[in-house]
Amino acid sequence: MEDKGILCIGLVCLDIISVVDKYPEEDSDRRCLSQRWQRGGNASNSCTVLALLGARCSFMGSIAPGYLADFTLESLRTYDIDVSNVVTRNGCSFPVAVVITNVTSGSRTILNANRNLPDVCEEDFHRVDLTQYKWIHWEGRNADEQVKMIRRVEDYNRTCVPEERITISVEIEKEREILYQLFPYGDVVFVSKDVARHFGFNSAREAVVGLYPRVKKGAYLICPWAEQGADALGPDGNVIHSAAFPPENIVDTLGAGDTFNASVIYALSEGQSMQEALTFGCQIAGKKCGVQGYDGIV
Ligand SMILES: Nc1ncnc2c1ncn2[C@@H]1O[C@H](COP(=O)(O)OP(=O)(O)OP(=O)(O)O)[C@@H](O)[C@H]1O
Ligand SMILES: *[C@@H]1O[C@H](CO)[C@@H](O)[C@H](O)[C@H]1NC(C)=O
Ligand SMILES: *[C@@H]1O[C@H](CO)[C@@H](O)[C@H](O)[C@H]1NC(C)=O
Ligand SMILES: *[C@@H]1O[C@H](CO)[C@@H](O)[C@H](O)[C@H]1NC(C)=O
Ligand SMILES: CC(=O)N[C@H]1CO[C@H](CO)[C@@H](O)[C@@H]1O
Repeated sequence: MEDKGILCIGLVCLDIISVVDKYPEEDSDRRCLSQRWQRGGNASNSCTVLALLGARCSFMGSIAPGYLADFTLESLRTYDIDVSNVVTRNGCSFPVAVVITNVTSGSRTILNANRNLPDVCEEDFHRVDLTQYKWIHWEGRNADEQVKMIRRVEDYNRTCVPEERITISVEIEKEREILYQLFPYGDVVFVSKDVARHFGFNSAREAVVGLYPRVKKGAYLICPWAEQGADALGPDGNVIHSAAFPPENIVDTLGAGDTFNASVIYALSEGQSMQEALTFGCQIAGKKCGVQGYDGIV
């Protein structure tokens, strides 16, 4: 049991990050403060954070072969993230995001490209050895397939004694109708501020209360809300809150949400309470906003 890992399923991409102190004007020619290539993608970022926190973790997602795949796999291995569940798709392009980070405010402007890489599907997931994991997290994407993958885990859970069961978490980040079918599937459900606003909620508290009827019996619903911290609601009906922990200088908020999820998952998987996990999530995510990238968050 102690030995079992955490599997995150979702996207990996290349982030080309240019750090500026002033947003460039259109058609201007300027120098940036620094530039770096960084492995990105929400599930891949969460794996980085889990690994830094000391969890045994595995990334599952699609890649297209070539030098960007080599760069990505090398980076995953550097952090000791297991890559045995990565699926290689020939004839596709590797996803790349161009990111402009404003060091003065920490804001990140993202331009995504190359979206022809098929996400992992039920068929790929059948090859995953479930006995290796205590927790599986899905970044909400191809939800129809993801529901089938989750059902496989539920069937597996029914064959296990309670201590051996896999905890299921899902994240609903984009305002897309297809993703809303994921609400009733997780033991832990993360919903973003954007989705909450789409449903007409103006705070994390309103969102967890208003959306709670959509989750399954016994589940927790969690909503992070940038500088206002995060709220969670579970079966006992009490809303739990943690304030944010802003660093002295906010320099890079890219991946703050992924850091939050990973830290909450880590704390819960170590048996901490929801209040402890929310506070830990906000602490680590706040630290992350104060540094470029992820090294130095623990
Ligand atoms: N400006 C900030 N100051 C302090 N903490 C922050 C700030 N922005 C984010 N956080 C922390 O990060 C957590 C997640 O924030 P949020 O939901 O805004 O992320 P996000 O928009 O999903 O980020 P990203 O998309 O870049 O991963 C918050 O709960 C909070 O703890
Ligand atoms: C960058 O940050 C500075 C300081 O907050 C702000 O004045 C400027 O508008 C920001 N630019 C963008 C595009 O975020
Ligand atoms: C495991 O699957 C069951 C359904 O078989 C589900 O109710 C439960 O929430 C899942 N997770 C855990 C930790 O039991
Ligand atoms: C973590 O949750 C945030 C907020 O809901 C979301 O923006 C981000 O994509 C999630 N990351 C993963 C890997 O699920
Ligand atoms: C590559 C990708 O899908 N990144 C998404 C990660 O999450 C943020 C918000 O938290 C989105 O804005 C990105 O598009």
